[in-house]
Amino acid sequence: EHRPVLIVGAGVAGLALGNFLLREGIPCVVFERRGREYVERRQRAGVIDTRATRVFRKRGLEDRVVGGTPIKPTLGFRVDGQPRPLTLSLEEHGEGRLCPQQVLVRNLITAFEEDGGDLRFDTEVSVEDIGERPCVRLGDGTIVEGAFIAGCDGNHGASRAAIPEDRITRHTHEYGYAWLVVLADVPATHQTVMAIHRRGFAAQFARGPRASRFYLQCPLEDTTEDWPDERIWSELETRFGEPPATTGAIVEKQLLPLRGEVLSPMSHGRLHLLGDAAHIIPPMSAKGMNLALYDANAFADALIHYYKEGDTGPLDAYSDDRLREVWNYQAFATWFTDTVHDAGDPSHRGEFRHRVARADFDRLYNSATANRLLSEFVAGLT
Ligand code: RFL
Repeated sequence: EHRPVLIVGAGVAGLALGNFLLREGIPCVVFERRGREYVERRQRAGVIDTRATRVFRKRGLEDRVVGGTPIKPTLGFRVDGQPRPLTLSLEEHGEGRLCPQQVLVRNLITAFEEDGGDLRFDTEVSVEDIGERPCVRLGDGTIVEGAFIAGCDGNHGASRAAIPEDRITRHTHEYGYAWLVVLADVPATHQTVMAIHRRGFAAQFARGPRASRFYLQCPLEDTTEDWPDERIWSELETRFGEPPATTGAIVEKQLLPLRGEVLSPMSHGRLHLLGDAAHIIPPMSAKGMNLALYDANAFADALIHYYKEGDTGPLDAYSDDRLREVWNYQAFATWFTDTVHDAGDPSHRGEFRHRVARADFDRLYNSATANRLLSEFVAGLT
């Protein structure tokens, strides 16, 4: 087939897929509704896990796209204001990278363009047909036909809307609280600080050499007006049990209600969904960006097989295979998110749940088996 694979969205999923296909000589076009500058500056995730790093290595892209620093094996937990670092037992853990999402995105854009890829910014598309002759429509009405459509357009994208409502199920889970997400010009002294505290969870994650993301668990009803800068710094001090090593200008605040979502199936006709277009996983798991990369890897493999062998088997199995894994990581994310929140604040789900969560948390220090399982999930190897 000479028609290109149409990739909707230049986030990590769409850009990774585009690069993987280009290297195999499979024609593709990436459409992105935002401008280049916006996409290259969008700050979000910060961890590329071991498995995702290996995906880039296998495809000969590691040196060009994976930036950042190696992940240290210790999670900097603080419990009731006291340090209680947790060392992960799996050695492979160190292959992962602490790499801000926008650095990965920028590198993926550069690699794609250097290799001659067709990437169109400021081009919002709607998905017109997902049957035997799939196509998208550009803003000026032009129709572009392709061989397949990869819906990589995130949680509010257009491609999932092209699937008839009675053919897709949206499974959702609300955690019942939000995170205040704060980006500040503060160099992090540790890769992670995560506070389990009666007033709620709090965290600091390094985002490059000069910036940190801070997270504060808060009620769903809160707005950013409830959180002036002074309150953020004093609440972090209370929950950490010490002031953050340095403070600095707060450049962004947003509220993120913690939720999980899975669309099933992830394929319909010649449309296949990847990344946030198909699933949302809470940030405590640090798996959102990584699942998007695993999806891109699996979908690229299925397409490569199809173009080489003419066999649609792996494409037909894409949805079932991915969903098995997505649910496995949702299970991890639910457990980890519940544990660190319930182990702190008993008011949310009661004293009984609180004590169960403490037992779950303590086991990570007392049982090599429990530690090993967490380590495998963190590395993306289970
Ligand atoms: P993206 O990155 O949202 O990219 C989708 C792209 O599609 C474009 N688009 C369209 N383009 C053309 N036509 C249309 N009709 C279009 N509609 C949309 C959009 O402009 C956009 O460029 O989805 P993708 O590629 O699936 O990647 C998913 C990840 O971005 C996401 O899972 C992570 O950022 C989630 N996440 C985190 N993940 C981690 O692994 N670790 C973390 O620590 C972490 N922290 C976070 C996060 C997400 C956050 N959000 C969403 C606010 C922290 C935050 C604050």
